[in-house]
Amino acid sequence: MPWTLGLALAEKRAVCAVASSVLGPLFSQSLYTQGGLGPQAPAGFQRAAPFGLPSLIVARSRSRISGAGDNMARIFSGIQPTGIAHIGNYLGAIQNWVSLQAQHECLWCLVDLHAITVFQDPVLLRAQTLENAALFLACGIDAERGILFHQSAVSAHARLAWIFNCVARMGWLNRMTQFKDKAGKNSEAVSTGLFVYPNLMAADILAYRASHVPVGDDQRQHLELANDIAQKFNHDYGVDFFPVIEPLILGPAARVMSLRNGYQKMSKSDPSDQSRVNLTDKDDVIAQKIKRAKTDPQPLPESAEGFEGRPEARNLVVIYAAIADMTVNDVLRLHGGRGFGPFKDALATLLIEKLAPIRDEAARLRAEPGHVEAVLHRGAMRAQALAEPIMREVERIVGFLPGI
Ligand code: AQP
Repeated sequence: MPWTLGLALAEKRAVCAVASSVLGPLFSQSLYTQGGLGPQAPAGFQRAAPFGLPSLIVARSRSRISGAGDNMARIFSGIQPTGIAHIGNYLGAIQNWVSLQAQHECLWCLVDLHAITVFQDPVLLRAQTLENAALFLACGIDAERGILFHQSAVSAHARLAWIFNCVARMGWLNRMTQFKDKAGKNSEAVSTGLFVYPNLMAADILAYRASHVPVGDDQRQHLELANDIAQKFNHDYGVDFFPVIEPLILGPAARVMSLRNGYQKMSKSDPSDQSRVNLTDKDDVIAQKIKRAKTDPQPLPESAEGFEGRPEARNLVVIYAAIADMTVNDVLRLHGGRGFGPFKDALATLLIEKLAPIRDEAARLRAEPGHVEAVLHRGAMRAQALAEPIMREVERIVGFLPGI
């Protein structure tokens, strides 16, 4: 990818003059109310508002980013090794990564620096990083074609995050709903790392000048912030260095909800293991979790309008649709009007068919001594080779003397 590094200073000043007249007014107001995805969805994508969610860009085709033309778009995405990946991570992120990798230059990252924003047992953190890497490979992530690595191995992430700590504004971070959700009433006692988490996320993407980021719907606000940081950096330093980032919020299951509470996102760190299906769960555990999943006494509705006020019913149908690669309406044509019993049995069967081979392949890979470690090590070297020239240019732009 021919990144345009090192514009001459005069060119930068010219860009600066234009940029400040165009971007200046933007920084006097919040950008977060503007949708953040740009005025128009790129060709091949459509704006949609499934089930009352705010307008999203969802892909019609899972695998092709249009607008990338002959140049492959560079894609970055990550997952925290704070636990074991679950079906929310799988349907909202990993499954889409696998589809995207054939036609794009992809970096997939186990974001362990993000993980320690909440205390992690060091032994567990190491084990979970390896376990999730094995799961990615088992899901079909191709670590030869793309790059699979752990974040802490590439220093560019932390170096750029510090620079972004100095670019992002307190007011922007104060508006982050994920921080409010995670900190709860305890915001004075949580780590400062949790507060500046979105700056590190911006650094993850921009250290590679990646332009597209496939994520679940929960990360949309963070990506809007990443764009604000990139634009402010470009504006402050009079450069056109960082690209605009496009979130790719793909497929019908961009936000899978907890099996115990249809109003809460399915999450690795939920204290109840019954709230999620982990990709490593045994068949009987999957069946039991689905059987016990919260529902309501009514039968399944015959159309999607009938989900009003029934988030748990909607969640199970959305999971079914995503796993079976069907539309929600098709699932309701099959199961609408019937009780949850047979539907849950069918859903459990589908999940087991999908997840058992992934679980077994991950276990096989983990059993090969040093295999997953070697994949991550190789990935880190390749990621470092991409990030280092970009980082050196960023450090030159901000006025640091060359390092060693
Ligand atoms: N419930 C979800 N539905 C759809 N997508 C989801 N993602 C996470 N949860 C869901 C997507 O998975 C990717 C990796 O997420 P992450 O591990 O970086 O962080 P997270 O969003 O905070 O996920 P968890 O499971 O809730 O982790 P913890 O409990 O540690 O905070 C992202 O693309 C995310 O959108």
